Amino acid sequence: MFDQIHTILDEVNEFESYDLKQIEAFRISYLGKKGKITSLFQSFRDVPVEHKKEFGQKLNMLKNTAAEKVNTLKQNANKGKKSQNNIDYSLTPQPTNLGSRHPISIIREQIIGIFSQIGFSVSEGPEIEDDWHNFTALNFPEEHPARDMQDTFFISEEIALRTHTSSVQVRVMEGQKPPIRTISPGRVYRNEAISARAHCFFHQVEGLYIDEGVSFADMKQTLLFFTKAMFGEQTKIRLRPSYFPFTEPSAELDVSCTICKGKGCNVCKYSGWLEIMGCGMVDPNVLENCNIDPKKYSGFAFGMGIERIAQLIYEVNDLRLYSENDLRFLRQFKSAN
Ligand code: 2NM
Repeated sequence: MFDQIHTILDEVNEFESYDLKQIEAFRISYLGKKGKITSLFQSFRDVPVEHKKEFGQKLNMLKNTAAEKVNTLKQNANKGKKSQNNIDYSLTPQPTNLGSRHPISIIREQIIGIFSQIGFSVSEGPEIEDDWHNFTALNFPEEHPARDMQDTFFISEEIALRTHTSSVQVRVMEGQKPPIRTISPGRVYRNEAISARAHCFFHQVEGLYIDEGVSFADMKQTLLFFTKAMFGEQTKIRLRPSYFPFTEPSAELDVSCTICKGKGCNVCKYSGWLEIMGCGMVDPNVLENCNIDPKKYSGFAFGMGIERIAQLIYEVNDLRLYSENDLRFLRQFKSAN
């Protein structure tokens, strides 16, 4: 009998809940008409006379403890979950200072999202590159000006900070068989004096698509899909002839001005068009350098600056803002994504 009292007392002390239904169920199973404690009272008459006094005292104590416990738990539950450790979970939360994503990250993720819809994977590579991956494999002649100290940060004669992420695509082509459909986002470095329009590093996304029978028309359609997804369904594109060592033919891609929709404004210098990327058919020399048979395979490639796209989307024109980490600038992107 006394053992039973102690067992039930332990159970009562251990019980915790903030749920009113659970607390009521607990009350009924211990203090209700058929409850554990109530039935102990019924066995009072079987207790030997010499133990009746002690039994009675202990049983009353148990009943009071249980009743008090039920009361306290019910009060706490009603008050709004004030817990044992004195934390009041019903209090209004302190405002937390959530950070925001950097505009370059927001745009990069949007670009990746659009190309992943049409089957492009993401590839990454080192920012410190050798001459082969950054220049030679990409068909840059020995005396090309981009190889000059004035344009490239050299670490040694053979090693430099990559000047574009095409170097990543050389690595992909060397290591994978076509079909290849990949984009490579990343930071690139150029030896330039810092101003509103130039910086010694910026961010690029380059793309590469190689398979049998890939044509200039495939490139145009892919880039049209991208520009519509990025700048809106009404966006138009045009291609102008250009030159890059690694593509032949090469082109610049313009989009109809995102500000004036092509009517002419000071952002597009009254031309109605904005240049957003370079592109072209991968030069057969590049394919050969990467052990891909140019007689069997062809492909297109393109490259764009993330800062350039961000400038158009957010209408922020000073490139330096993207790397100064001025909180007054960064806070403006809080709800952007
Ligand atoms: C551009 C413009 C045109 C390009 C070429 C390649 C590779 F690796 F396939 F040769 N990757 N990216 C490319 C082509 C980049 O950026 C303005």
